[in-house]
Amino acid sequence: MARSAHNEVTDSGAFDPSPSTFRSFVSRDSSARFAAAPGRYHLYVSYSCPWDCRCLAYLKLKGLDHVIRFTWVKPVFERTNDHMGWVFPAAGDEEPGAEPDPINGAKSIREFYEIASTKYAGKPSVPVLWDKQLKTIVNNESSGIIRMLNTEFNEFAENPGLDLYPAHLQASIDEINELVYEGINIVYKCGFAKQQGPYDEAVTKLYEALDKCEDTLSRQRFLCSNQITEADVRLFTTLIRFDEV
Ligand SMILES: N[C@@H](CCC(=O)N[C@@H](CS)C(=O)NCC(=O)O)C(=O)O
Repeated sequence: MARSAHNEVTDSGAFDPSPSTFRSFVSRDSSARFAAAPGRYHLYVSYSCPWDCRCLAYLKLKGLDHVIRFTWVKPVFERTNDHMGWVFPAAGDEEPGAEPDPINGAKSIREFYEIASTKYAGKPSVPVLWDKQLKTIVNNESSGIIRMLNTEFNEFAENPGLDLYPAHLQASIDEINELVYEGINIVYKCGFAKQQGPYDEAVTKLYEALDKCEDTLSRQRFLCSNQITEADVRLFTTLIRFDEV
């Protein structure tokens, strides 16, 4: 398994990311293993990562940032003794925004993966939704984390009525998500391509998808209807990170 996105490249030079491995779900059911509760979960993110920014957007939109606290890592990978990846600063004033890990005193994100699974051999990616009670990773897949934030913490949310994945729009959201994922969210396929062929293929798909979104948004305010949905958050957070990353 790949230890970093830099290794997730096929023989033909195309970027081919491996799927996230922690896929448990926090539930509003108080008897569930991962039951929703204020203060129990902590989110680790990188501001430079568009997947993480989805989760942060949900914390704000749903009014959950007092229920799930978050810590962000330093914005650029660093080398530790045994890997290259996301690290925490040693002190609060080392890097604007980034903070030392307040929960486990970890030096890098990789340490969370090592605590959660002795067998983990994949890349230590962010976001990480950490359970302080069971001391494990609940989920490291942003598309799953935002679904939990949408429905499972409503008892504690300031905006419980906001539903970004409403039943009547789910088919349309899923369809747009697929187009946006393949064409735009996965802009990494351009960035990490190691040969001209896969780069050309990815960049063509990217601009076709951008044109489709542009066309839709020139006719209606949001991607699926006139109300904001998960599809808009997923597109927006990739776009605002597009130039920087
Ligand atoms: N499918 C994951 C992707 C997360 C991901 O790829 N995160 C990148 C940062 S943008 C990462 O942490 N990569 C670590 C590495 O390549 O070593 C999600 O949506 O949560």
